[in-house]
Amino acid sequence: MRSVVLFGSFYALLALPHALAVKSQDFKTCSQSGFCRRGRALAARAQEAQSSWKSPYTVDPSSIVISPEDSTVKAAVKSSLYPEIKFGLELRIHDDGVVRVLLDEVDGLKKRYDEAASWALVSEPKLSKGIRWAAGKKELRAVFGEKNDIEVAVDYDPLRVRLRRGGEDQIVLNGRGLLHMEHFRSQTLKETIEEVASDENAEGQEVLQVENVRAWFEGDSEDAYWEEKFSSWTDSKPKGPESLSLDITFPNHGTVYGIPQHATNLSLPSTTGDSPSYTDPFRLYNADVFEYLASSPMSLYGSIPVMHAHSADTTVGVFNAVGSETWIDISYPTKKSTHTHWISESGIMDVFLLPGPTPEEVFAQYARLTGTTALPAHWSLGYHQCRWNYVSSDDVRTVQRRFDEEDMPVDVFWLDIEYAQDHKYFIWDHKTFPDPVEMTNDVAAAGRKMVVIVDPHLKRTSDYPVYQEASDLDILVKPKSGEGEYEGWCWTGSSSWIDHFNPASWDWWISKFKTTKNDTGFSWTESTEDIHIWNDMNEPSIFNGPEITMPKDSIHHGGWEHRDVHNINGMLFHNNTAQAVRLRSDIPKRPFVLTRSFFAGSQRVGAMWTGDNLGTWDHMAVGVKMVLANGIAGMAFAGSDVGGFFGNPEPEMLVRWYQVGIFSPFFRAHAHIDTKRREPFLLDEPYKSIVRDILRLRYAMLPIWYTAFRENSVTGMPIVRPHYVVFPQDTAGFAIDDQFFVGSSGILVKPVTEKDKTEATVYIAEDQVYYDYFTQYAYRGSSKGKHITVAAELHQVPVLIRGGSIIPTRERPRRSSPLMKLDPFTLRVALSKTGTARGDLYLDDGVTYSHQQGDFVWREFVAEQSHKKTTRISSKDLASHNPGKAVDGIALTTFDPKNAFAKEIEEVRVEKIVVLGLNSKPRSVNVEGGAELKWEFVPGVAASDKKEGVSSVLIIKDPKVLITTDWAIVIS
Ligand code: MIG
Repeated sequence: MRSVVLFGSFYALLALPHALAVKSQDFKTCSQSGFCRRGRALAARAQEAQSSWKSPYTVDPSSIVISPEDSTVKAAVKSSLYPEIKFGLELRIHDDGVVRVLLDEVDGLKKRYDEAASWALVSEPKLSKGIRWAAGKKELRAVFGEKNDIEVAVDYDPLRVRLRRGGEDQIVLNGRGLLHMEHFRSQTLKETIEEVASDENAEGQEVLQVENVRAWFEGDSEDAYWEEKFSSWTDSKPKGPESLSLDITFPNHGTVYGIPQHATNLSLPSTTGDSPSYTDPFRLYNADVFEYLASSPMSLYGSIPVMHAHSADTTVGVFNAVGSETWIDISYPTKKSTHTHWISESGIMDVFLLPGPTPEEVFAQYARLTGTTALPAHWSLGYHQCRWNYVSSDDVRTVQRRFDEEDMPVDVFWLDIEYAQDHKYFIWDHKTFPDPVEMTNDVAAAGRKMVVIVDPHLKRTSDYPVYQEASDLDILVKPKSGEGEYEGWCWTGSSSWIDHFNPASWDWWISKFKTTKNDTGFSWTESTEDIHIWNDMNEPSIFNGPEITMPKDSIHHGGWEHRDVHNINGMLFHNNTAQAVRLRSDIPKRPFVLTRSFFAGSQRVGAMWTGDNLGTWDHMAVGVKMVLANGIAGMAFAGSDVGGFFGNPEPEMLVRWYQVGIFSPFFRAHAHIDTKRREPFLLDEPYKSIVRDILRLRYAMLPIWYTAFRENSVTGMPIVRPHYVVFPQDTAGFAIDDQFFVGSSGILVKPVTEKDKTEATVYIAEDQVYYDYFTQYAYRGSSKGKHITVAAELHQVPVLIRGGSIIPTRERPRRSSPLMKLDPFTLRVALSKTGTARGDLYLDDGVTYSHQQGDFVWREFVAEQSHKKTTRISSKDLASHNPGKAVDGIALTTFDPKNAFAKEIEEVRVEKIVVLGLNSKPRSVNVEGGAELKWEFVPGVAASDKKEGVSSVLIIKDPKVLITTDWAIVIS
């Protein structure tokens, strides 16, 4: 226990109020990073040279090899600075129009890391067939796309790659001539050259001239080529300089989104050009940044190198599959164009150009490359109660009892690192957790789960079997010598890290999670299938490492340096853990594994959270933007610590934070070890009741969330959608990142993230009626865009229903979500101004993979107006009518609406239908071809009116229709 106390208090010390904010001195700025400095200096030289700047890279037209069979083309590339160095360019056109551009050094002294994409991609992309590349005198071109309107062109001199649509450049690589792939060189060669150049003979002069020619482009110093110091650290750089600089220009797009994770606006602020918002580039280098700033381009825990460029006309995207540290400069030379400059420390160039042209299609194109969020366990969309730490089994039981006494729903109780003896993960500290299995069973008795933390640092002690086995198997990351075990300092004191890049670690790691004894050594027999996992510190976070992480010259499987794979590292630990949790049961069950570190593709594995936020209003607000940005980059299952990790939020702030939390895909409250307890049942009135209602709203809306998750898992469309995704042509909405829609449901939310608010302003982008979810007040938008003011007292979170939506909810308060399985539904039919509405609902067992065999229910609800002034609301099976727009193109052909799951819930009924905005009191309401129903009508504003005011409300009580069968109700 000594180390617990030691590190606990060490950490507490850092959290004292005087240590106010981020320790920026722990992390490099661009000017402290050799290759970033070189990249920015190159850009500065280009800027200065203006039109006389010319990229030295050219394509050798005689080398072009076209393979019409699979739409690829290869060509040799040279730099006039180093004519003897060879580069190979390859372009591949995928069958959905995505263009992959690869560049690598050929026959170099060493090999560049080329496996980033293979970790990120869900599978080998399908290539298009039969696209004709045409090699002309100056350029190589191919025209493709359904309408034959997309064109990719490769200019030979200088090398440039352009994606065009309708004859206009959409994405240009090396348009500004900043492409530079530093080739491998030897330090001794440079010394010889210098010696010769210093001779005043002819040979010396010639060498000098060549050197000067290089200097205009590369600079005249070997800035941090062979070694780099930062603070007390020296990075040995055994391979020398190997960075890659690449400019990507969007000549017709004035807004860019993506490249999470940064605490910043969704619409990315500029970092260069005239009066930039930030002076440093955005950085992607997974890092455990203590008390991070609420507005900064600094790196955070995860990195997804994907960017969308948007305009009212089109959306395009780039996915730059690189796993090494990357800096990205952004500037907006005009309102309608964007310059970006990507500087990576190592790796080949492997860039995917996503042609769009809509946000929806860019999401699908990226999803086809890297996959979508696996449909999560349904319970994981409920409320998660966490803190560092619930200190004992009895503590957990007490917290659970208090939730029940206060009638507050919760699905999951979490245990942070103090459950583990000396932080040896899996090993319960029996002094405080004498009965972990019984404790978990007690939690599971109410339909609930536990999530327990397993961090990647292994305590280096022979009495920790997990470490000892990994050491014996030789699957730990190695130090720069390539021999033995890398050792660093973490919660566990002296620690080592499993090298998840080593395939030999995979099955072994899976075997650790088995709940029964097996013959591979340790297995977690003191656990049950109701325990799921939390992976923290997987950047990896190393207390005594450079920038709190692993030295870049540490060695992974295959001899690759940590520098090459740093940003991918966290994803592998996460992935292998999720596989382990899935495979521990006989019938595989959907694993829930939360990760702090992530990369492109992590969405396939599980959820992420935004790490150690501060209990401030700024952090609450930026958390919303960060969750939206993650969704843009595919990492849709995201959330921020409700309440703020550090600090003691006052009740008002905590209430607002819960309102943010219920509208995040991942909803967890968490708190630092030094904070006061703040479980919602501890609040005084009126706060306690307000939070109870907030929790219940999340549970009532679970059908909407689950349906949105299902859509995301099929199409890649974000779960929470910023304005521009829903209204791509509305320029006024491009920068809006404080309100969003939930899936396709039509629910529009604007959480309040400021103190003392009683009202909120909501932007409505269209000429449509929007109803207040709680008061049924009908607001009117405008086709020119309009701001409306809605009530937002502390108990009110602004939630609007877009006219034309049908919202399915389950409104019976329960202790946990599994207990809602057979609960009836309420349908809110929010009529559009033309009297129509639609919505859908997806359900399955929420636990297993039987939905992949067709065991699910997918319904569509439609409200239509017929000429006889009747409104007909109907329910039909959607799966057999619409196989869905699955990004993998797999259509459901054999769907059986009477499948096993549908039978399990066949008695589940609709208990209430609420129709908003009817023109007038109906004469009758009946099931089509059936008897009159019980109903009640309160007159009010009709959807078709121009007026604002409380809408008319028709409540149909117990309409005697089921959720799994087809029916229609006629209101006339
Ligand atoms: O160095 O496990 O972000 O959620 O409570 C701190 C203890 C380590 C950081 C995580 C936080 C977690 C904490 N961890």
